[in-house]
Amino acid sequence: MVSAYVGLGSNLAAPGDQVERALRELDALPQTRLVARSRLYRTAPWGGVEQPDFINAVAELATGLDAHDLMRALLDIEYRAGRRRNGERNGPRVLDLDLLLYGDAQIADADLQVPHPRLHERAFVLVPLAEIAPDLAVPGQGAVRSLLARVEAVESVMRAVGA
Ligand code: PH2
Ligand code: MG
Ligand code: MG
Repeated sequence: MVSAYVGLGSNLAAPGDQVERALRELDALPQTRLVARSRLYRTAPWGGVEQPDFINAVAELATGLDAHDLMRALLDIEYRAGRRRNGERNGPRVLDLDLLLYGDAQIADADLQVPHPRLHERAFVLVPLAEIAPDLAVPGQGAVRSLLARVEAVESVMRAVGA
């Protein structure tokens, strides 16, 4: 079994419910179990598009799926939640599931980049990740706690909203 971390986000169609349902669906994937989850965080939209606030969270999975099969399973959960990719970068979405880390793997091919290439600069990922795994080493980047220390000052518009 490999320990994998998934970033969850939604800012459409009852975002908190979308994220909670996605957490249950992650736990229900074959050869996969939800080991830990952060609280839900309400976060200001990042990336320059005017849109509603997001709800974000991070999950730790133990999985026997390989990284590409897990990524395909994440895309399938997004699709079943109603996500249709329209090419708009950083725009509003009903559900976004990003594979942040897959064990200590470093993968860069046409379908998958792990660690997630923008993980280290996003407070909406690092804050919930630090809640469940502050000492985790991000391959090529350092410990989650130290990555967070670098973004905290610039992005403080986050608050935990529950469970
Ligand atoms: N996801 C994006 C773009 N911007 N901003 C917040 N706060 N949370 C997100 O999950 C998010 C975003 C693209 O995936
Ligand atoms: Mg994303
Ligand atoms: Mg995504």
